[in-house]
Amino acid sequence: MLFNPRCFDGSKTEGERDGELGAHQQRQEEISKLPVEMGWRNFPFRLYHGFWFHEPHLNGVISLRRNFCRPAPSDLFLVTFPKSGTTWLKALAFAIANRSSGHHINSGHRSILSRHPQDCSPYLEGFYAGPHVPNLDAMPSPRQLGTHMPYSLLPESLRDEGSPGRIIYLCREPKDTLVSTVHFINTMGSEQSSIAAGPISMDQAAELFCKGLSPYGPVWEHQLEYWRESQRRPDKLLFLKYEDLMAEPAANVRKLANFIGRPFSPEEESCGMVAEIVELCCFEKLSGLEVNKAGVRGKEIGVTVNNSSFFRKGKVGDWREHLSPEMAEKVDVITRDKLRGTGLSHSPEPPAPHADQGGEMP
Ligand code: PAP
Repeated sequence: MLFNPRCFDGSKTEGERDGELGAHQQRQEEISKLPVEMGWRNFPFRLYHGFWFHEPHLNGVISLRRNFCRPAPSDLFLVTFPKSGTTWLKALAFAIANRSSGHHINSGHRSILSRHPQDCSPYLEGFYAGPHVPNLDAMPSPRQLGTHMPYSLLPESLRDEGSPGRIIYLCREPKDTLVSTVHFINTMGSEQSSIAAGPISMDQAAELFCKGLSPYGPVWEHQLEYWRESQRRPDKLLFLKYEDLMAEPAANVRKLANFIGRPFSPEEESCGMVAEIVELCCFEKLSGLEVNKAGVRGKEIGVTVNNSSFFRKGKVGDWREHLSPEMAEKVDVITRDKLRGTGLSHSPEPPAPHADQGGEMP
């Protein structure tokens, strides 16, 4: 059964619901006082604890921080900076966790063939965007929960040393992330007439991105927070790269399965289950499915996107087609500067002579 993100707790008293409405109002007032910048097609962005958020997402971000209860031991959090391969990660994690023990991948409602990957694990900030606190307990375990939250803004109960929840973070090379973001934002529809400003150009977007002003930006701090935590607690946080997943899908699918707690049995290995999951979740397969081609989402926050917008090219290095050499260099300089000495690096494809080769790939 598909979990309905708008499934609220009917057992709440009128007083509790009024209290939630009051807290919602307070959050809205708090948000209206945060620093604001316009830019990405006139969408208002607000700065909250060092990160920029598209304003309609912020209520959900703050509510999630404050109202999320303790994670269950079986909870798996799928985290990305936007446009870093979220859809792919959700599809893979779902297919791995929901395969039957045996020789075949599930069909019917437990199949990635019949639901959009974005519906396999709810986007938590969207889930908490309304005035009332959602009832996560209504979601069957084991739960896979998606979020773009920076590590430092995750609910405390998830960051606690003793927290039972585990996290998979998928990281992508910043220039490809930027290009993907531009295309995605330019496909967005909105009920706000001010968005009629038209598409943002690649150069305008790159300037904003370099200042950290992009959804959940700056990208470097976002990646580094998770990278550092993955180094400190590898049993709790698995850090993967989009580019590695593309280069060595089978090895990374095994890594995912081990971390999820569903390693492939010798029998599954010998019947080609790993290759089957890789194939099932590859860009060509998913983008061709009817369920991923039709429909829109995002109405609950007044911004609509086509389900098909989550599938564009799915390539490593597509930035070369879209960024001027100057813009690419500008992003690279910041990336090298921010990541220097951290152990995290993004190897360009093919390696550029100026690239920082110092860091170990995770
Ligand atoms: P989100 O962060 O808004 O949820 P996300 O899935 O990260 O979305 O962004 C879509 C990107 O993932 C697109 O990248 P592109 O613009 O560079 O093409 C999309 O094509 C890519 N993508 C989606 N599904 C797959 C897949 N199965 N394999 C590889 N890339 C994929």
